[in-house]
Amino acid sequence: MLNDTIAAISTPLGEGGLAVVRVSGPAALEVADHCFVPAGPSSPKPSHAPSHSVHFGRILDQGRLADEVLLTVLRAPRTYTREETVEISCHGGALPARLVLAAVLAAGARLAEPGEFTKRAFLNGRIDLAQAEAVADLIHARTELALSAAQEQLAGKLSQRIRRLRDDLLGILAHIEAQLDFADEDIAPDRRDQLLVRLDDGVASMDSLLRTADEGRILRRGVRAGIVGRPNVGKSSLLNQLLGHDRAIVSPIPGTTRDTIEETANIRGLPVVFTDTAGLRHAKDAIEQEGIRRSRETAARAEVLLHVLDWSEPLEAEDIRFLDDCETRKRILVLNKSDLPRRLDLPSAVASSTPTVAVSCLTGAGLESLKETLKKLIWTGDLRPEGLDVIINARHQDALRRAREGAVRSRDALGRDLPLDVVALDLRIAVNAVGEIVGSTATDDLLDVVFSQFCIGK
Ligand SMILES: Nc1nc2c(ncn2[C@@H]2O[C@H](COP(=O)(O)OP(=O)(O)O)[C@@H](O)[C@H]2O)c(=O)[nH]1
Ligand SMILES: [Mg+2]
Repeated sequence: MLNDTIAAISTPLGEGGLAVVRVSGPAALEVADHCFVPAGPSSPKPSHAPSHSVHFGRILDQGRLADEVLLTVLRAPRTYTREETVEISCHGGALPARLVLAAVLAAGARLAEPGEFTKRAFLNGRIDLAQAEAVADLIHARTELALSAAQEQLAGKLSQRIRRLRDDLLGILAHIEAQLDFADEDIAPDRRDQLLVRLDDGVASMDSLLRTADEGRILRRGVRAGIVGRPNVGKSSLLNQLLGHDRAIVSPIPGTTRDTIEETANIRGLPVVFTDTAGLRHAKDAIEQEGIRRSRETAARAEVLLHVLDWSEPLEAEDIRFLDDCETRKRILVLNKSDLPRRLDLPSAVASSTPTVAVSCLTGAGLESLKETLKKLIWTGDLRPEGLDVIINARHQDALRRAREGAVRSRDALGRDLPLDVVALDLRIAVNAVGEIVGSTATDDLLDVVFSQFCIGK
C-alpha cells in the first residue's frame, strides 16, 4: 500500500485565501512534473528541484489551466509522511482546489483515505500510534488546555511512559521465560519476591495512567452541563452570559424557551457543553410539553446541573420538587437576580450540602465565581498545563484495563506458585495490550479505528 502515491485537499472546503493540495508517495515528484509548468523558462522541473524549495507556476489538467500555484518540493525523509511530498498552494475556494486535485489525480496519484498521510507517518516509523492520535486531538481541540495536552502527547510524553512500562513488563517476562527452559527447577524464593515487586510497580504505573482517563475525556469531548429551573428565573440569560454572546432568546414571558439549545463554552480552559432548557413547570400546550420532556431528558443526561433559582422570589413548589429530585446529582445552585432584594430562603439542609453561587445576569456579578465553582466541581486534577503531560483516551483506557487484568492475574499466579507457563501467559497478554497503545502490537482493525477519526487530507 505504501508503493502508490496519494493526494488530497488538506484544507477545509469552502471559501478562503488559500487551499493546499498535498501529494505523498514514491512518485510524488513525477506526478508534479506531469501537471506543473514552472513560470520561468529556466526554472527546474519539480523532480530536479532541491528539497524544501518553493516554485511559482501553473497546474494544467490535460492542457487546461487549473490554477496558478506555489508548489513546494519536500524530499524524503524530512517530510510529514517520510515520503517524497509535494504541497501545492492554490487559490482558496472549493473549485480551484478541486481542479488542482483532479489534475494531480490525472497525473497518476490516487485519492487519499481519511487520515492516510498520518497513517503513513506511523507506518514509516516517524510517529507511534499515540502520537498519531494526538494529531487528531490537536485538530479537534476546543480549548488551549486541550491543545496543550495534545501537544504533549504529540511530543511523545505518553509514548515514553508506555514504552517504559512495556519494557519493564518485557523484562519480567524474559526472566520467567528463561526459567521455563529449566522445567524441573523452581524459581528461587528471593528471585520470585523481586519479580512480585516489579509486577506490583507495573500495576501501580497502570493505575496512575488510568486515573487520567476522566480528564482526557473532559478535554476531548467536553462536560455536559444542563441549565435547569422553572420558567423566568434567568436560564437563557445565564447561557448567554456564560457564552459571552446572545445565543438564546431572553424574555419576561414565561415559557419562551421551548427547545433545548446546546453550545460549548470555554470555562477556565475546560470545554463545557451547556444546554439551555425549557422551564420545568406544568404546561398546557403541546409544544411546551415536548420542550419540558426534552428538558428532563437533558437533565438526566447532563453530568453537571446548574439549577437556577430566582433570588428575588420565595421558593415555589416546582423549585422544591426539583431540588429534591436532583439531591444525588452533581449540581450547583445558581441564585440569579442578586441585583434585586433577596426574598429567597433556601432550606438549610440544601444550602449547607450544595455549592451555591449568587449571580446577576443583568450586571454580571458572581459569574467568575460561578465559573470557578463549576471548574472545581468537574476537574479534580491540577489545571497547570505542565500538569497535563500525560492524559489517556478511551482506547488507551480499554487497553490499559486489559493489561492490568493480565498483570494482576500473572502476579497472583506467581504469588501462589502456580506453574510458570500460567504466569507467563497472562503477562504476555499484558505486554501486548500495553503495546497496542503505541501501536507496537497493532492489528489492521485497530489502525482502521484510529485513522477513521481523521478527516481526508490529514
Ligand atoms: N433583574 C434581573 N433580571 C434578570 C436577571 N436575569 C434575567 N432577568 C430577566 O428575567 C426574565 C427571564 O429571563 P430568561 O433568561 O428568559 O429566563 P428563562 O425563562 O429561565 O430562560 C427576563 O426578563 C430577563 O431580563 C438578573 O440577573 N436580574
Ligand atoms: Mg429561557
